[in-house]
Amino acid sequence: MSERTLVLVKPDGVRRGVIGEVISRIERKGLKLVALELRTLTRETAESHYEEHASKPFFGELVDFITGGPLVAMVVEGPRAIEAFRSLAGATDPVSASPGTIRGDFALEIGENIVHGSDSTYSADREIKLFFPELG
Ligand code: DAT
Ligand code: MG
Repeated sequence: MSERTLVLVKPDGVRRGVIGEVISRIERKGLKLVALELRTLTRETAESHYEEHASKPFFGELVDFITGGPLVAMVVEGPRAIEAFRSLAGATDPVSASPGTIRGDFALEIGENIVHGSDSTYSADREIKLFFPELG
């Protein structure tokens, strides 16, 4: 059974020049891209995307960061795509993320950890609708 997940190469990943690296790892794994767009988020979209973190002390910084430059949004599809991409991404804190994962290989700070991947089918549906309403 195939599922879909929302993947972001966040503004730090775009600045670092690792868009191709992230896409390459997704493709190498056997996952398929079904949508892809470079765009800069409005604060409204960013706040909606991260709504589950609205009460956290880092929320303001998180929204500043994610709206601070262009990002790449993609919809990625495949068997257990949500878990498969989270596994490629590695732990949220890049210092704890295993080498060989995207965060483990390219990042040092929790606030600048290169990629986002939906964490459940519920989040994936919500996030895909937010970024790519035409995919429903
Ligand atoms: P993930 O991106 O692995 O799903 P999350 O949903 O817990 O992690 O948090 C969303 C983003 O918020 C995360 O990628 C980076 C930022 N973040 C999380 N915890 C943080 C913290 N303690 N301090 C600063 N930023 C944090
Ligand atoms: Mg999350």
